[in-house]
Amino acid sequence: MSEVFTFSVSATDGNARCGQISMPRGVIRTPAFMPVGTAGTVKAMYLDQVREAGADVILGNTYHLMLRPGAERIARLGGLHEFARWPHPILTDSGGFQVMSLAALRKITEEGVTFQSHIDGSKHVLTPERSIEIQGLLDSDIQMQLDECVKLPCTDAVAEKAMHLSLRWAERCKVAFGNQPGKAMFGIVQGGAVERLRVESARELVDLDLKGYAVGGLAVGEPQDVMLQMIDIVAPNLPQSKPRYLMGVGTPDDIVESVRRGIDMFDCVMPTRAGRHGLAYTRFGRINLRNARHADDPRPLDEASSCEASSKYSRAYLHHLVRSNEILGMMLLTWNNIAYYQYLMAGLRQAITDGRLDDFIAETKAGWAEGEQ
Ligand code: PRF
Repeated sequence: MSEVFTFSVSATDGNARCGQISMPRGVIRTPAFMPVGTAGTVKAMYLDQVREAGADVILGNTYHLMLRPGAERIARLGGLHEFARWPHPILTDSGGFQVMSLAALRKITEEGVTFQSHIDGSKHVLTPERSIEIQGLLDSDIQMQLDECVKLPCTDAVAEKAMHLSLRWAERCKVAFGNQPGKAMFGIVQGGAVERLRVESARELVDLDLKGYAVGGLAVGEPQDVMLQMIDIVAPNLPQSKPRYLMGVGTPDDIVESVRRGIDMFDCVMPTRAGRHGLAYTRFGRINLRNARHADDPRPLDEASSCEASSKYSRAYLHHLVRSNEILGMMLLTWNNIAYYQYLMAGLRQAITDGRLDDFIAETKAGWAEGEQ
């Protein structure tokens, strides 16, 4: 732990890095996967279990929490950590991305985003300053700039306009955030699938000397090779000494390939959402528990796992729970998935430390292929 926000790299292997982010609320071991706790809850899990599974940080959402129960209310109740009983680091997304995917009648201007709530239709304005204010009311440890993320494919002109708007919003967020030694505000690289725009976005953000940099606008409809190509372009333009966060990514394969290219942090709804839909991520690949072939299978998902959801219950039982739409089925599969993602991150950190990342990734992929047969 540290009184101020710091990042240090303890080992590298190729472009991959293993390190830690320290702040007053704790340490984040990187590469890190942040379970998504949109509304102050990692759906279908106790936060104690999330911690036990190995998570150092969870993600919260400005958009959802400002609408319900409201940022000022959470502040009066002691902040998001106190509200949800998670005393460890929290990163919050700024809201723009969720407005564009969830809200009705949304409109972007220089000033910010205007939208109607998906809950009750009420009208709201989210400016860069208000986004930072809300993230402060939540008492978030790592706050994200407000940005505009465009879906791919799009024209170069559309990507360029959104990227420049995001840069201007980054400056306004930096001013609004001010100087908070134990906390951080991260900028977000945009620029669609256009190399020139990605490089310009990264360089301009680096000039703002922020405490960390995210890569946004990826995993939004483009094939994986385009996403990885963009990471290859952006990573060398970001400082070695600052954390790099790939937003909203991804599958286990996306994660290992991005770590290989120098990404330190990830978040994604995939393990939690998939768990509520009968899907289990394991060392043996993704398993669909709905499938009839599991009905008589007495084996657990992974007998060697330290997670009870993975090692204690038979696939037959999990299949039964999923088919019967039982809440426990969602709980156990979400737990298994979060535990597997954390196990994968721990393996990546160890492999980088040992200088055997390529071998580790090859072995990990061979394990996933085994289950697919
Ligand atoms: N911007 C923000 N949040 C995000 C994204 C982005 O581009 C993405 C894109 N994968 C996920 N979440 N602010």
